[in-house]
Amino acid sequence: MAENERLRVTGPKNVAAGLPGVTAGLAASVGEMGVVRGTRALLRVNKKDGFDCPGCAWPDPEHRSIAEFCENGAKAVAEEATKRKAGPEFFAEHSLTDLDGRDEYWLGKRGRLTHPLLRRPGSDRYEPVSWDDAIGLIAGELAALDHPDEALFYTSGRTSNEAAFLYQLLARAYGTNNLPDCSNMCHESSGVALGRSIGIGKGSVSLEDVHHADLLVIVGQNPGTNHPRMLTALEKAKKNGAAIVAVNPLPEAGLLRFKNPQTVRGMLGKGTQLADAHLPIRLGGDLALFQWIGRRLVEWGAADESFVDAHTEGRAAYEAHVRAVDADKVRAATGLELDDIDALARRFASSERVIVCWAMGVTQHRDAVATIQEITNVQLYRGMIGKPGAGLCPVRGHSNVQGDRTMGIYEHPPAWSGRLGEEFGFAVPTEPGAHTVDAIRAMRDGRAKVFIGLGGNFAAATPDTTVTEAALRNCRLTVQISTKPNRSHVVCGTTALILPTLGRTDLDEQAAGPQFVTVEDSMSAVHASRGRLKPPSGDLLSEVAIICRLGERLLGEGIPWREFAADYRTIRARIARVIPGFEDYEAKVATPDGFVLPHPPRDSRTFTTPSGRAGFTVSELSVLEVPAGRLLLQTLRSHDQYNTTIYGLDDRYRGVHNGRRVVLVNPSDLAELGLLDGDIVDIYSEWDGSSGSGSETAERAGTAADGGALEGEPIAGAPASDGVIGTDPNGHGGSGSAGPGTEIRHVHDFRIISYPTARGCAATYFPEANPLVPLDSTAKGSHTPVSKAIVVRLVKRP
Ligand SMILES: Nc1nc2c(c(=O)[nH]1)N[C@H]1C(S)=C(S)[C@@H](COP(=O)(O)OP(=O)(O)OC[C@H]3O[C@@H](n4cnc5c(=O)[nH]c(N)nc54)[C@H](O)[C@@H]3O)O[C@H]1N2
Ligand SMILES: Nc1nc2c(c(=O)[nH]1)N[C@H]1C(S)=C(S)[C@@H](COP(=O)(O)OP(=O)(O)OC[C@H]3O[C@@H](n4cnc5c(=O)[nH]c(N)nc54)[C@H](O)[C@@H]3O)O[C@H]1N2
Ligand SMILES: [Mo]
Repeated sequence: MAENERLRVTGPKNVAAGLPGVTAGLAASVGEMGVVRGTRALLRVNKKDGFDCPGCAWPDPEHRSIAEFCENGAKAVAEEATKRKAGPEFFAEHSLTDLDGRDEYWLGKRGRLTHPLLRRPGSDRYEPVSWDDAIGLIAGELAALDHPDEALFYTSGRTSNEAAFLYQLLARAYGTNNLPDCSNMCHESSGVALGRSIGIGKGSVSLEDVHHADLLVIVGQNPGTNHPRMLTALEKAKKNGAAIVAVNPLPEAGLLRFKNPQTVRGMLGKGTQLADAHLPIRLGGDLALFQWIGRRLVEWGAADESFVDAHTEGRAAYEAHVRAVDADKVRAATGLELDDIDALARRFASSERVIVCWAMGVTQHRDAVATIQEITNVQLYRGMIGKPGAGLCPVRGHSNVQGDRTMGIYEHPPAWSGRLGEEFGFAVPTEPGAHTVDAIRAMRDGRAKVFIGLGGNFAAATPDTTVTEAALRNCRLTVQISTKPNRSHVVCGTTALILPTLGRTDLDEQAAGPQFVTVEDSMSAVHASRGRLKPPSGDLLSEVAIICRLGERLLGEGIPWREFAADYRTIRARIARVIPGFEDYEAKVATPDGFVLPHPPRDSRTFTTPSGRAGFTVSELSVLEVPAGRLLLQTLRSHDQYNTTIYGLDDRYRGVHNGRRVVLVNPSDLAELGLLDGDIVDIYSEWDGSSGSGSETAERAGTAADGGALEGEPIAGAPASDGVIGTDPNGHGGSGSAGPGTEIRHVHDFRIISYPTARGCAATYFPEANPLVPLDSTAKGSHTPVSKAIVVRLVKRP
């Protein structure tokens, strides 16, 4: 039966969590872990002597409630601490050809990986291999490359500070800055924008600030699903009198009303109404929105004069620019009434403590960097940085993605390169390395030959799936350090290794005894995380151990890899010497709450920009043009997934059950397009190679934008079967040539759901829709794939 025949649609909900949330969380835990292991695991999540939840990067409150976790945290833990196992027997039974036909949901549900596995050249199977042979093989391939830049060292954001520090040390001591990471696809735009505007690429608020804000504006974020514990903080702010405004093309349940599962009232009552207003903005309209708000603040003389005078530069140019912002452009870009924007502007003007939060709805757009700078402009104008209850709050994704960056997982040499080189006696390479999109180009073009993934699911998480999969298959060696089977194990190089590793929840026993690791949350707080559960197999190594074994084999004993693997305190001692802010690291993480890293604008209104001032910026406003008959498509997360890990097939808050191949479309758009709720359509992505920042990206990469070739017209009435137009390795879509000079990216068999999204805007799930995201369609300045504004055409299947 086709997936969409089982699908059930019940319509969007307006309240999040409460009893159904608790039930879903517990059901997931008991199902995967059993009652005893499940309870044991959940009682340790985010506790002072427990492990950091592998869910999101939202900070832990100081007075942690008995169960400081949420439905989706429980699912994340259950997924990792599952009793199911995918051992060598599983891989003996299932060939690569077989696995190629399975989806991510099926792969993930096989359970934890238990043994190192090798796919030999030409073989259709993974077979067990010893750790020694596996490590020897990687070291051999790396040593044989013509240049270290032919290797790529990818990282996902669950990696601990200790493993991340050693991994970048390994890559750089070997000779490359090729350290692409999931951040390149995630909050890179925030890092770039904030770095330029305020001198540091991190958010400027604490959890206390959120509790005491009087206005919270949540832009392009769906906390009910992706940061459920944030709702508790919003509820608290609300009780303290805050107003909350949601800016989002979709009416997301968690933003409207919240039943706190940690309280009896929340479990049984009607819950708290969170959002006071919801602006159903058009995709990509936020730059225009904040420029208009800026215009009003200037017209109303609402500047915080003393802050602007003392701490900023560029005021005159900013004021002149926003005064001239064109109302028609703002209407077209945002799809909103100016009255509604003015109402929000008045809230900005009259509030004393304002926090703006944002996530992927802002960062994954062509003008993401400019948009975040525009948000910053408004906050600077009102003096909302470095004062209690106010600030900028990019809400990070992966639980340690911010820490990984602090530890130097970045394609540019870190600011502390000199200290790193001195500490370990080598010269840190100065050439910038590849970010994620460049990494794909490098593999595609044969410039990179070895890919190593420290966690993550590169094949599924990245854009332009057909191009990316071919690129990975083009490698001499791919290595995936993973906890569970995923698509990246199937789409592999000539030789491939799967190296199974410990997760957050697992007990990590080394020569010096049980180890803990450290992580940094979205608000720069660093603390310890201790796994306590028995690992799924005695053959797993920790991430630290794997990196150390490879380091020793590849680079010898000049760096004390053995000592590091035996006792993680010795790693932290080095971090303390190399990275500013980590002095006395060991002592500081010994305290239950850990410590907060310095943030000059937050701490003392100090701006470490070249001029010592925060900078207003001026950005040109351009409206995303969509040709007639097309829609703008965003790709987002359902309530039942963690990125590419699919927990289940329901999206409870949006009322979608038993299936994921759906596309949400506004009813008026459906009428205009002559389509109906329930229609099955193929989705074609249209990209002419210039509507993004293609030119800039291509320049930097030194390649033509050939991956982002021209769109073609789907032949009317004859929707392409994948076999005809595209190569479709997964049966899920592709980008194939439809004749000279044309290329069509498409996915097939999506069910239309009539849904209250903004006019002209559609939504579908990541990663199923990733074949539609053109490789060269990236955000200006941050190279983040534009996953939330794809021009598409829906073609009804006959
Ligand atoms: N349970 C769970 N938790 C997670 C994750 C998960 O997959 N599952 N992923 C983690 C990771 S890595 C991340 S980065 C975060 C992601 O957290 P989110 O950013 O909340 O994730 P998305 O599902 O991508 O949701 C984007 C939201 O932005 C809105 N949006 C899209 N485009 C626009 C726009 O142009 N303007 C505005 N104003 N809004 C827009 C969408 O409608 C949607 O509500 O969550 C983290 N936490
Ligand atoms: N179209 C579209 N694409 C997107 C996005 C989008 O919104 N739309 N979002 C982007 C974002 S925000 C992100 S962050 C990326 C995510 O990209 P990734 O971080 O690469 O992907 P994940 O799905 O989080 O990775 C899941 C895999 O990590 C492994 N894993 C889990 N825990 C551990 C661990 O503790 N150690 C190790 N070594 N491995 C572990 C498991 O094997 C699992 O299969 O995707 C991006 N891609
Ligand atoms: Mo992310």
